[in-house]
Amino acid sequence: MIRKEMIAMLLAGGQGSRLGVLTSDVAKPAVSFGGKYRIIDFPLSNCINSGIDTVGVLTQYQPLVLNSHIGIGIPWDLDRNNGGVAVLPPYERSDTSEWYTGTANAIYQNLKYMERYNPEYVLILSGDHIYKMDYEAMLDFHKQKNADVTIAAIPVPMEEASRFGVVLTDEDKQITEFEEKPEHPRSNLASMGIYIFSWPVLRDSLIAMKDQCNCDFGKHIIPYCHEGGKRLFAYEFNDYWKDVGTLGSYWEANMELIDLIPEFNLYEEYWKIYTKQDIIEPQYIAKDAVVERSIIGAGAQIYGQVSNCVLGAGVTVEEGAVLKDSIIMKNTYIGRDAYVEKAIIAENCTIGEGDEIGVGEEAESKLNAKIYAFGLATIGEHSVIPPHVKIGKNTAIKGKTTMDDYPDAALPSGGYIIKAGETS
Ligand code: ADQ
Ligand code: ADP
Repeated sequence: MIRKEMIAMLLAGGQGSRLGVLTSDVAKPAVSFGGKYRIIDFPLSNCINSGIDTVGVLTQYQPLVLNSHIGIGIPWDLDRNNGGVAVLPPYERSDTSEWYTGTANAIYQNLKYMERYNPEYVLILSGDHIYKMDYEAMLDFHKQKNADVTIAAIPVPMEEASRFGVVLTDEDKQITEFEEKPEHPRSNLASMGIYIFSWPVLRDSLIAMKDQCNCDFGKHIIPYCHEGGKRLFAYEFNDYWKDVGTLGSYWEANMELIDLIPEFNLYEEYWKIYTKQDIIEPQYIAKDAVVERSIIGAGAQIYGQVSNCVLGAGVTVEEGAVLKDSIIMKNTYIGRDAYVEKAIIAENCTIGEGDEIGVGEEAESKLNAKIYAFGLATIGEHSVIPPHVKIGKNTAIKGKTTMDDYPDAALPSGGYIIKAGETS
């Protein structure tokens, strides 16, 4: 193997439970985003745009869609004999191997993969963030500071800081303190979960901590390095970065794409986001259709009205249907005269004729008030909604439903239907 200066390890195995029914059958990094992409396209495109051509993708939870999306990495120019993209599930069942129990444990179980390239630096990435970042610039910073570990960090509102790892630094940006999700944060500079390690430091820390259960970067490896006197630095990033881990942040990040001047611009020539695209037909907008302020994917057919929406490839919106402030993913069918407002409808769903979705007063979710909030109606992939039913806000539906599932032809706000065999 040709030696690589820096390889990337992309963590894509988390469950993403806070995305509710959107991630019952797909890993969070494989969830659609922006009418064309999947979330993992962003870190993968950042890698190739930053000149990194060797990326290990660690998968675990519901990897099928993710695997077929990544394939051999052609869209990201990562189909290479030496390096390229490698999907690394926890499958090598030797005596020592096991399910990935934490982020650092997942990397530990792939020491051999990293050793093959004998890199000088390893970049650790999350598979579930929307951002554009030049990792090469971060590496320059790492070298310039003669760092052992560099953590990318971004200022966040103080009230949100406890959701993150937070860092305190001196004037040279050296980290003086690191706290993982502290109850009372003393800084609003949040770790983005993006790390550059000098390879010997990473290897030795993972080996030293190998018996730690659920070994995690934020909880164990970073504190271990810090306490062991390693040189930790914070690389401050001041551009758009969003952890789309909740339904609210996921919906918001999609809606931000259709702002008049989007803070996150998909149309920049110099930093393209690449993806696998298999629908090649053009869109069709019919005579009386109305489309405003929306993203419409390839192969969509619009006969109704669409405003402030992000529609994926192959979506059909029948005549008389009205869609507002919603995300409709790939290949979903919206029946005639349906009304949809502030909803997230996943891939391959069928919305019946005359359905009303996202209507009525708001009420707290009876399934999980932390997940199904923000006034959204959320429908998981392959769901079928029969014609002429009313569905309220903060609702969740997953599976093929029939009229029997809707007493009074309605699912009131806060309600849910998760069909047998499906999980929330
Ligand atoms: P979290 O947001 O809690 O904190 P975490 O659950 O550790 O992130 O997941 C990070 C990434 O690893 C995700 O992409 C996830 O899909 C993946 N992942 C999780 N478990 C995995 C496993 N067992 N195998 C493979 N992949 C796995 C982290 C840091 C914080 C930082 C935030 C920023 O710990 O310090 O502030 O990220 O979002
Ligand atoms: P969320 O916090 O929304 O659930 P993450 O992607 O951060 O999203 O993952 C959440 C948790 O799921 C993490 O703490 C991770 O350790 C755990 N996890 C990772 N892999 C699995 C798995 N295969 N099965 C169940 N949980 C997992």
